[in-house]
Amino acid sequence: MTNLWFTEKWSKDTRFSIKVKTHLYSEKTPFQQIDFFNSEEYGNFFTLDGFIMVTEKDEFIYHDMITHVPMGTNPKIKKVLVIGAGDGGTVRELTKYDHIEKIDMVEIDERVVLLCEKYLPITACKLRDKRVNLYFQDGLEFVKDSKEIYDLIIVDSTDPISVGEGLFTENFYKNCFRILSEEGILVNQHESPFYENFKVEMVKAHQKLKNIFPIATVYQIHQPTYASGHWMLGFASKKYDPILNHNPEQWESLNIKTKYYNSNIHKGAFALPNYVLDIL
Ligand code: AG3
Repeated sequence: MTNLWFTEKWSKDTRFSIKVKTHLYSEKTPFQQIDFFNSEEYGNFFTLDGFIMVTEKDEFIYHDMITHVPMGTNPKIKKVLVIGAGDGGTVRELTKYDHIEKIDMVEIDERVVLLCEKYLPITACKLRDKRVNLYFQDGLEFVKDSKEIYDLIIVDSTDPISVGEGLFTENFYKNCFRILSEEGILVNQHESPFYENFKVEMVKAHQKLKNIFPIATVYQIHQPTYASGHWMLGFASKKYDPILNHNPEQWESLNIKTKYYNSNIHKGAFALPNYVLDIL
């Protein structure tokens, strides 16, 4: 009888563990350590450098909220740039919108895409959609050189302590601003306010976005497998406020099927607890 557990460090003195049935695959690429596991409670899940990125059980929360919140604010978005997100969950949600014309996805590590297509088809299922263009390169370089203009940029990155570091820099955010349309929105994964090691990164990212975008705020999700379960996403925008311009009627008329997102969750996610307001 094996007794195999995956354990992730959440803070100096806190760890989170999932009982593993099978360690499906392990590979060190030039960018990072990739591992896939199978478990009873969370189904298949994968980690980058030892941090959980996607589990079959809770991925719908993060992917709904990183995608449908900007779409609910401006349901007319047509051209989208996705950075990171090699598992495909964000792209899967975007492809639910028939009127989205173009989705450029920039993932630094092609191995993540190929392995997720094998072990996590639940998220990777739409990466070969006709509207999706895959670029395997550094997102930092892509936005620096891009001549395209996008309505929405979704930064679905790893933590700033690893290969995702460049995607939390002022330089990167400035280039995102440059290639967004007048009505453009940027949403990014924004770490957690709870444990100190994540909190410092969250505050730094927010300050940088606030200096560049006229509208910059954060919203919260409950993500059981990300450190503390209290995870943030950032919303930065040139024109649209996610609450004042929230467009529930128009979004609801699109009839998009979601497992987590709805118009009340949209509003509620921006209601922040005092300990978060205090550090913004
Ligand atoms: N996004 C990863 C979010 C950050 C995870 N960090 C952590 N567990 N410490 C990529 C996966 C979702 N597409």
